[in-house]
Amino acid sequence: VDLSTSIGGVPLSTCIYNASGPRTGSSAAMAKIAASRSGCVLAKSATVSSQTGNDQPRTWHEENGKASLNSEGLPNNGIDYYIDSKTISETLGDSNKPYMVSISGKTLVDNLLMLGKISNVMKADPSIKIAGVELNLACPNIVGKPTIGYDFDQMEDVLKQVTSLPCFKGSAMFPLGIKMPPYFDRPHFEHAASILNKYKSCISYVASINTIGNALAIDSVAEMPCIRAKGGFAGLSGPAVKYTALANVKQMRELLDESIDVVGVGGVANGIDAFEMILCGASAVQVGTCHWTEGPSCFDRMCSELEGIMREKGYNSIDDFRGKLKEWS
Ligand code: RRO
Repeated sequence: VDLSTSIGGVPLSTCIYNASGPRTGSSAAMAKIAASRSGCVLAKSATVSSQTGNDQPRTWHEENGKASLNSEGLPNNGIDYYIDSKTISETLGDSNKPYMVSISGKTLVDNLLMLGKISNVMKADPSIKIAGVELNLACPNIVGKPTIGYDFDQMEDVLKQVTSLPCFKGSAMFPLGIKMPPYFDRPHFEHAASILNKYKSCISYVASINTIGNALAIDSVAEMPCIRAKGGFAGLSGPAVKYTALANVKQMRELLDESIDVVGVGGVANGIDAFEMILCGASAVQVGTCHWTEGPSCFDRMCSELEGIMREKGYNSIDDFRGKLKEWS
C-alpha cells in the first residue's frame, strides 16, 4: 500500500507528519523527525526574534493521557534560525523530505516581515530547501492577543496584506498553508471558509485545528490552576479534541475551494485516527500531542497502523478513501 500524498503540490512520502509545536524548536529535535517515517518536517512557529515563552509550569498532561494543556507562549529561536541553511541541513541530514516553516507573528507587520525574510533567503540561495510556509492564525496563548482566526475582520486583513506581498505575485515563491483555530458553529465555518476562498490563488492548504483555546485544568489538592500563565487558561490538545478536529476537517473540506488542500490535525494518536481524518477529506494528517508524549517513533507506528487498516480494507492509496465518508440514507 502507498501512503504518499501531496499538499499544495508538495509531494510527501507519507501522509502523516508532525504538527508545529512539540519537539520542533531545534534542528536536533527536528532531525529525529526527519529520520522517522514522518512525511515532512514542520518547524516550531517562529516570531521575528527568539523568545523564551511563558513562565513554568506551562504544560500539563492528564493522567489517563487523553488530554493535555499548553501555554508555551511561543518559545522559539526566531525566524532567522528556522530559515538558516545550517539549521535546515542539520534538520534534514541525508533525508530529502520537505522542510516547512511556521510563522506566528505578534503583529501583522511581523508576519509580513518574516515572509519577506523567507523570500529574500530563497532569492539569495535558490538551493535553500524551504518547501512551504504555514501561517499560524490560531495561537491561543499570547497574553493580550486574541486568536486571529476568531476575529474575521483581522483575519481578512492579514490574508489580504500577506497575499499582496511580491512573493505571491505571479506564481508564488512557496506554497502557503494557514493554521486555523477550531470552530464550533456552522456560520463560523462558513464565514472563515468564505474569507479563505477569497485568497485561494495564494492559499495552498488549510490545517485544522490548532488547540482548543482557553481551557482550564485545576489541581484540586493545591486548589490552583495547573498552569501559571494567563490565569491557567491554555490550549487543550490530545485525544479529547479529536472529535472537534474531525468536524472541522469535514466542514472545511466541504466549504473550501477544491484547489485548497485540507490537512487534519487534532488528537491523532493512531492509524485509525489518521484514517478517519482522511475519510473526512484530509490530504495529510499532522500529529502534535502524541509526538510530544511518545516521541518521533510515533510516526513509524502510525504509518504501519494505517498501512494495516488499508490492507485490511483493500485500499492501495489514500485517494481510494479520502473524503469518502459515507452518509446515512
Ligand atoms: O507556543 C504556544 O503557546 C502555542 C502556539 Br504558538 C500555538 O499555535 N498553539 C498552541 O497550543 N501553543
